[in-house]
Amino acid sequence: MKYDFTTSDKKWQDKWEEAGIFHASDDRSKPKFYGLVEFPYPSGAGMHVGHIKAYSGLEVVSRKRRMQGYNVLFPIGFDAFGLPTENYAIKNNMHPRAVTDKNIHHFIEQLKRVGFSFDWTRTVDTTDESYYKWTQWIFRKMFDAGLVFRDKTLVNYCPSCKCVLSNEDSQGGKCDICHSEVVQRSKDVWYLRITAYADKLLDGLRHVDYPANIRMQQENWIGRSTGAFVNFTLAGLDESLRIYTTRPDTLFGATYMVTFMVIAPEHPVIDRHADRIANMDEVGAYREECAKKTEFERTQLVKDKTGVRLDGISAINPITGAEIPVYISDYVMMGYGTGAIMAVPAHDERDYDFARKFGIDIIPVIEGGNIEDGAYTGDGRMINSDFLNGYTNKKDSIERMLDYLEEKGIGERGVQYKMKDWAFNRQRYWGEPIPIVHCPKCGMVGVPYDELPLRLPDVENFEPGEGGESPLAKIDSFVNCTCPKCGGQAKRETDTMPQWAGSSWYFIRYVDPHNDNALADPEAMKYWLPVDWYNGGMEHVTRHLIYSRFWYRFLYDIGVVPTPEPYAKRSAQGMILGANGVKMSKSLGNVVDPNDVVDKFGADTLRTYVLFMGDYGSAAPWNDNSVRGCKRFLDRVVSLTDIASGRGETPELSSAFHKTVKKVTEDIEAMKFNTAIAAMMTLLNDICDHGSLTLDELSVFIRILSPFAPHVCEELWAAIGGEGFAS
Ligand code: ANZ
Ligand code: ZN
Repeated sequence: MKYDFTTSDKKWQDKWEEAGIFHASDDRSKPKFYGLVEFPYPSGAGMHVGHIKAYSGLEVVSRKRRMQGYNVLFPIGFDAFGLPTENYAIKNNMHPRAVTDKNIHHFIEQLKRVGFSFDWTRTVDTTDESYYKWTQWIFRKMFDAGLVFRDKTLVNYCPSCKCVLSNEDSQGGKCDICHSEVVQRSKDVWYLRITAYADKLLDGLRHVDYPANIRMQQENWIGRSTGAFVNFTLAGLDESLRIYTTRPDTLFGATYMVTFMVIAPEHPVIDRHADRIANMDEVGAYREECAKKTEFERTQLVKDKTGVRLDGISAINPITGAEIPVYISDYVMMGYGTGAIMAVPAHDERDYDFARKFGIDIIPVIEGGNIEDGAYTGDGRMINSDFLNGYTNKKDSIERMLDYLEEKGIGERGVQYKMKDWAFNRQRYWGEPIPIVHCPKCGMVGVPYDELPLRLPDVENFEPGEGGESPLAKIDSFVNCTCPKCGGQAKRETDTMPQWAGSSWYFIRYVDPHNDNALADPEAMKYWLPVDWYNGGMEHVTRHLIYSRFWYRFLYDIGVVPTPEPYAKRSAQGMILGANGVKMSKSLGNVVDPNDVVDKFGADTLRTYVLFMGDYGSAAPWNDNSVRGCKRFLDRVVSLTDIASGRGETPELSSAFHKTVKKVTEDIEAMKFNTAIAAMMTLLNDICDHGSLTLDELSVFIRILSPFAPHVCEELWAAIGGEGFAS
C-alpha cells in the first residue's frame, strides 16, 4: 500500500472532526484525563516548530489515554491580549481585534494541519469579552479580599514600551518584550498581594508531581528565608534602626563582630535626621547616583563596593552597648527585609568587600577561614562570642541567639521572602480593563459584578501617552462615570491588566467554556480538576506557573475551585534549535516553518520527527536528514500491508512484539518518545527481516504507532478492515 499525505491527511482530519471523536464527553462515570498544554500567544509570525514539539508530547499521551478508555480533555486556546499585537496594530493602522482574529485564524489552520486531537469545541480566547468578564470577576474577588492595592513605588519602567514591568518581566535589567534597558521610575501602580500566598505556594509544592528543577526554581523565586529582626538604637536619638539577618549567631559582642551597619540609600531614617548628618551633600549625591541604577545592577555581585558614611549618626549594639558607624551603600536594598543590615565582614562576602574598601576591621567569630583571603561562609567553632563560644553547629547557635534576643526584647524571629508583590498593570490598550472606579468621596470602588464585563471602548487611537499613561485615559466617555456606591461623579481606572492575567485561569474555563453564569460549573470542575498533566516551557516556571497557582489557590480559598493545586503534574519540553545548534530566530534565518514540513512530508512525519529528535526535555537541533529518516520509516510501515498475511505467528516475532508494546507503553508515560519511536523502528526491521507478519500483529503495530502518526495509521486500519477508527 501507498499513503498519499497530500490528500489523505486532510481526509482523516475531516473524518475525525465529523465524528467528534476528540470531544471530551459529559459522561462523568468514566475515569478522566485532563492533559493541558500552554496555549499560544497568536503572534503575527504564525506557529513555530517549537509549538509543535510542545503540543506533541501530551498529544501522544492524550491519544493513548483515549485508547485506554479514559474520558480525555485535551483543549487549546489563545492567550491573545498583549503588546506585540497592539504594536503591530498601531504600526499597520489596524484594530488589535482584527489583528488578533486574523492571527488566531492562522494558528488554528496550522494546528489543524498537524492533526492534533484537541477538542475544538472548547477553545478559549482571552480577549473575548465572554472570557475576560471572568478575568475581571476574579480580580474583583481579589479586590474584595484585600489582595489588590495601589502603591507609589520605584518600578521597572520600559521607556520603549512605555510600560511598567514586573520583576519577572524585567529579569537581567532588560524588558522581556522589546529587550531595551529598564529604568527605575516612581509610579502609582496596582499590585496583587501574592506575598500573602508565599507560604501556601511553597507548601503546595509538596503535594504535586513537578520535576526537581522546576520545584527548586519556584522555591528560589519565592525565596523564603528565616532569621531575626534586631533593633539597634541610634546613639543620642530616641529611635532604633531595625535590621534583618539570617545569621543572628554572628551578632554577639559589638567590639568584635558587628563592626558597622549598612542601610539602603533610600532608607527614611536619613531624611528624618538630615539635620544631624554633617555630610548631607555627599549623601545626597550618592543617593542620586543610586537612583539611576536598576535593582539588577545593585544586587549583582559587584566586588567594588561604594558607599558613604553617615557623619553624625551611629548605632548602639543592643547587647554590649558599643557604638558602631552607619554607612549607606547600594548593595543594601530598601525592598528587602528592613533595608538595613548589621555587617559581618568576616563571614559575608559583600560586607567583606565593603570593609576592605573602607578600611574597616575584619574580625572572625567562626573558625575555619583566613581573613586575608576573604569572607569565610562555612561552618566552624564559634569564637569571640561570649556565651556562644565553643558552639560548632550553626543551627544550634542561631537558635540560642534567637532565644536570647527574644528573652531580652531586643529582637525577634522573622521570615522574609524574595518574591515581591505582583505589579499588576499596564498602561496600554490591548488588555482587560481593571474594573475599579475612583470616587472622590468613596475612594476605590469595584465595578459591580452584574456590570461585568467592563468592555474595552472602541477607539481610533491606541498610542500610549507620552508620560506613559494609558490610551484609555484620553477617552472621556470611558473615564467619566458615576460611583457605584454613592452615585456621585467618579472616574474610571484606565490601566489595563498585564498579559499574565488571562493565562492565570484559562485551564478552569476549558472545563465549561460557554458558561455565562459562572467561571465554570462546579460539578464540571469537581470532575475535571485538577489538571492531570501540564506540559510547557521552562521560561514560564517563575511567572505563569506561580501566578496561575496563586490565582487558583485564591479561588480555592473562596470556595470556587475544588482543589488547592491546579496541576497534579508538570513537565517541560526542550527547545528546538536551528540546524546550526543555536536558538531559532528570524534574524539568523534558521527558523523552520511547520507548514513547510507538512507540505513536503505530511503531518505524521513532522509529528514523529519532533518527538524523535532527542530527549523530549532537552534542547535539540533541527536535522533535515533525520526528518527524511522519519518519512522513510512511515513509508515502510505503510508497505507492511504487502507482507501481512494470515500465516501463523512465530515465537521470535511475537516476543519482539510483546517487548515493543511494553516499551512504547512505558516510554510514553515517561515522555521518552524518542526511545519509543526507536523501538518501533527496531520492530519494523525485525518484521522485514522475518519477511511477514500476521494481520493481528499489523493491527497491534498500528495501535501503538497511531498516537504518533495517526493519519497513516487510520489508512492502514481501514486497509486491514479495522472497525471504527484506529485513534
Ligand atoms: C548578618 C550576616 C552575617 C548576614 C553573615 C549574612 C551572613 P537571605 O538569605 O537572602 O534572606 N540582608 C538583609 N537585608 C538586606 C537588604 N535589604 N539588602 C541586602 N542585604 C540584606 O539573606 C539575608 C542576609 O542578607 C542577611 O543576613 C543580611 O546579612 C543581608 F555571616 O546579616 B546577614
Ligand atoms: Zn462614591
